Parts: sequence; C-alpha cells; structure tokens
Amino acid sequence: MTNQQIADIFSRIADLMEILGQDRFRINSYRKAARVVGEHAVAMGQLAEEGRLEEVAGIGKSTAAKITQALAEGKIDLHEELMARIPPELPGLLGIRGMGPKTVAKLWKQAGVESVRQLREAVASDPDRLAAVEGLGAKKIAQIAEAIDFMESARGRIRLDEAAELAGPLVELVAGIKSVQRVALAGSLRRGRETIGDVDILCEAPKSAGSKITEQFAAAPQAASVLARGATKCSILTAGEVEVDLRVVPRASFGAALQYFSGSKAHNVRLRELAVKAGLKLNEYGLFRGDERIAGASEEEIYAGLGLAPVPPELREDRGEVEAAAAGGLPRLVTLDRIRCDLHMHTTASDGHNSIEEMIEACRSRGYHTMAICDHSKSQIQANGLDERRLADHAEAIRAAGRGYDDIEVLAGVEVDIFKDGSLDFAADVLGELDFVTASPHSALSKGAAGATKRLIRAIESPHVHCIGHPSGRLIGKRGGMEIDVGELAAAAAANGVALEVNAHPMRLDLRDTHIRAAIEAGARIIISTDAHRIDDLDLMHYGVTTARRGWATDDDVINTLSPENLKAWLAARR
Ligand code: DGT
Ligand code: CA
Ligand code: CA
Ligand code: ZN
Repeated sequence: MTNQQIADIFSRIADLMEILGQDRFRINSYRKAARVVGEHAVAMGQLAEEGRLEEVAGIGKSTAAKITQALAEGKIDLHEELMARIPPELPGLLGIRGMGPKTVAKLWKQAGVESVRQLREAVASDPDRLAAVEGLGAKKIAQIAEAIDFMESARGRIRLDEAAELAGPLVELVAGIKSVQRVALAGSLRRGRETIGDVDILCEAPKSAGSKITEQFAAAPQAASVLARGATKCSILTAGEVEVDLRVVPRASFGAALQYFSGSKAHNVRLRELAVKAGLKLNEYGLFRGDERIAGASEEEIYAGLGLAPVPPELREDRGEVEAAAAGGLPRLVTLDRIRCDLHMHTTASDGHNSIEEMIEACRSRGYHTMAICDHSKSQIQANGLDERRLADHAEAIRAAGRGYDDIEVLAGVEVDIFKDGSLDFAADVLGELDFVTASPHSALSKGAAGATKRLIRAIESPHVHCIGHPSGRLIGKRGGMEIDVGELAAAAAANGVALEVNAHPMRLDLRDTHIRAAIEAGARIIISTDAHRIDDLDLMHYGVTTARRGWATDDDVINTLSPENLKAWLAARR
C-alpha cells in the first residue's frame, strides 16, 4: 500500500466519524494522521519494516498499529466498524463537490437520503423534502444538482495525470519484457486529452512472442482482473476499475497501428476518406494499394502516403488539422523546452508548502530565467491570504531573497482575488507596487453565474493586472466552471496587453484546449503556469504545454517563451 492509499483510509475514517457525530478531537487526530502519512517522503512500508513508524512526528502508538494493519491486510478494522454503522452507499455522497460530512449527516438523518441516486431523485422530484433539512436553501440545492450532473457526466473517465501515473509503470513493465523492441502510448493519453476513458499501450515484438508478452502483462500487480487475453491483445482492469489495453504489433505495421490506436476516431475517419479518394486502403496494418503495403512501419510514412505532413498527436481531433496538414499549414506548436519561466506559484506565506528560498532553488534547478511568487490575497481566508501589510512584507522578503541570485529573476507578485462584480481584492496602488499581478476568480464560479465574461473583462481593464488566472474556475470532474465568451474575453485581453493563464495543474487545465485556440485566434497571448503549491508541482508544467498544444499554441502565443529582456519589456508595459 502506498502512503497515499493509507492516508485515504485515515481521511475516510475521519469523514465517517464526522458523519456519525463523534468526538471532534479524535476526528482531528485522524485528519492529521492522513496528512502526515500522505506527505511523508519515506514509504510507510519501509518505516514499518525498520520499526520506525512511531518516530514520525504525528504518528502515535495507535496510528502506527493501524498503519501496520493496513500494510499487512490492506484494511483497517476501525474503518470497517464505522462503515458497518452507516448505509453502505452513504460515503458516495462525499464525492459530490461542496458536500462535506456534516451535510451528508443531515441529509441522512433529516431527509433519509442514503445514496447519490436517492439524492438525485430527491432533487428532481421532492425538493421540499430537502428544503426541510437544516441549512439547505434553494440555492444550495441547485448547486448540489449541478454538482451531481457534473460528477455523473465524468463517470468512467479519469484525469490525465491519473492515467499517466497508472500507465508509466505498465509501460516500463512491458519495455522490460524480453523480445519487446519498443513501447508506445496511444489513444487519448497520447493525444493529451484532459480525461481518459481507458489507457492504450502498444508494443513492437515478433508475432511468435505475443502470447508470452500478454501473459506477463496480465500478471502485472496493477491487474485486479483480466478482461481478455490473446496472442496480440490483452485487457486488464485495475483495482480502480480503469481498463488498460496492450496490443502486440510486428515491426512492419507498428506505425500504422500506432496511428490507428492513437485516434481520435474522428481524425481516423478523415484519413480513411482521404485514402479511399486516392484509391488506397488504410487500416491498423498499413496503407495499401491493392495488396501491396506502401506504408506501415512508421506514422510519418502513413501521413506522407496520404499527402499529409505528420500531424502532432495533440491535434488529431478533426478540428481542421487534416486540411492544415494537406496545405502545409500546421502550426509549429510550443514545446516544453521552450518554457523559460513559471509565473504563478505559492509559498508558505499563504497556502503553499515551501519557503521562498526553496521555490527559488527549485526554479533554478529547472533552468528558468524568471519566476513569480503569487500568493493569495486577503479575502482567501481559508488559504491564509495576505492583507496589504503582510503582502508588503512578503514582497520585500521575495526581493531580498532574489537579490542573492544572478541567474534567476525573482518577481514579487500576487494572485489577487477577482470578486463577483469584477473588482479586485487590492486597490490599484497596492498592485502597482508589485512586479507581477495575476488576478483569479475563486468564488461564485457556478455555470449559471451571470455576467462571468463582464466580470473577467473588468479585471482585465483594471490597472496593473498582467494575467487572468484559471479564468473559468473549473475543476475537472468536479465543477464545470463559469461559462465565458472566450472571444470577447480574449479581445479585451489583447486590447489591454493582458495574458490569459493556462493553469497547468491537471485538476484545472484552465483555459481548456478549445478555449486556448479561440483566445489565440482572437489575438490574446497565454501564460502557462503550474500554480505550484509545493516544489514538486513545478513539474506539472508539461500538462499545461500539452493542453496549449491542443489549443494550437505556437511559441509566439506563449509569454513563457520570451527572453529575459522581452519578458521584462512585456511586464513593464502594464506598469
Ligand atoms: P478514451 O479511451 O475514451 O479516452 O478515448 P480513445 O481515443 O483512447 O479511444 P479508444 O480507447 O476507444 O480507442 C483508441 C483509438 O483506437 C481511438 O482513438 C481510435 C481507434 N479506434 C477505436 N475504435 C475505432 C473505430 O471504431 N473506428 C476508428 N476509425 N478508430 C477506432
Ligand atoms: Ca483509450
Ligand atoms: Ca482502448
Ligand atoms: Zn494560485
């Protein structure tokens, strides 16, 4: 069991105790245990082996015993005992955005709601029953309805980073099998979609080795069950019910198979039409003229055989890329190695986990020429937002720390809250003192929120703002975010020299791919930022780059590619 899995059980124990109205002190101690275990750098399994669990601050005797049981048996008795005291599907309600244990307890005890299904039915057909629940007004009920819809529409798909983390070790496992020549990801994961239905992996090997390979794949520790296994294909299901497909392909058709299984389906349909028009046939084995295979070993030769420039996987969605590839007009997409700065990150001054110095060292080691520290503003109370006084002190500390380095420019910034009406959490003169200002919406983000575009445009037009952070406020799989008119927003951004953020956190990816493309077409530029809350988060940059590529972004569209001098000039234009 990983530290995170153990931490998740402790979190669930705390949730269940809270639903059952148990002792606050004990609840908090389990929440703390979850945090400590989840964030600990060394695996609990290793500490247990060395008998050192109790040496960890925050882990006492009883917690250590529970960790030991989790490691040995994959469960904790207390968790099972608590589960036995509530309806079995009740914890599912906690997966609804904005639903905490207290609300779940009230829904259960005051309205008899025992599952998401029952809640959905009550919202639809018996809202009076819910309105009788203490603290549940019409507005809150509408929010719950929206959150349930959203959760159900995302069902069966996982986030890009979750899929990538699942796929990584499996790719390695396959690559390590004798007779496997190479391994590649295909499907939506290769195209970098924000959510993934199932993971598709391809490997090259001689046909005769297929059965041995799928046998070893089926024995992977991630395989909770095996859905199908033959000599060329194997499908497994993980404990988290995610399907992973492995296909074994010979060298001569590897490129054709990679092209076919990378999709998208819509893109493939277009290619097949082109083939037919040219009197050819295209399938996962190759491009054929009659019985003769004229292409198949590489993707490039498949595209060339159809008269197309090779299309980057991120563009293969039938959104104009086939026409562009035929006309030699594909964009030269931005790449990760062109990213030279990260302009949105937090420190312990607000809700980050690392100090100014630690963030600087981490950005230096990533080779950036500039970084901006943007902690939260005062109305973000739950994130320990800074008031004017603390902000001024923090800016001074950032600049003082930055003076110690001549290989990186450290900008004193802020992530200032955009209120519902588009006004900002700090006055213009306060913002004018800073080197970099990101303005972000953090509340009133529901889909129906009226005037969302106006709200953001007002922030764009206020003095000293450089960038609008995570503009829609969506959370993938949890909250759809505001509906904004991107064309209008981007036109205002372009007119004012303000950039729009592509938040690289795989939970956000905001702006999203299609919005990035519309924004660029309307003349706006983007800043790809990790919004790092700890040093490891700085490595999420590639998810933002992938998303920007899906939005057809070139170097010219992305502020992060600017040289130090040009970035300075761009920043100064808003001062
Ligand atoms: P996902 O898994 O829902 O996130 O999306 P994909 O794109 O990975 O789709 P998946 O796993 O069903 O299939 C992988 C690729 O295989 C898909 O992108 C294109 C290709 N493919 C699958 N079924 C068909 C089909 O019926 N026709 C065509 N042309 N291609 C297909
Ligand atoms: Ca797939
Ligand atoms: Ca698949
Ligand atoms: Zn932030």
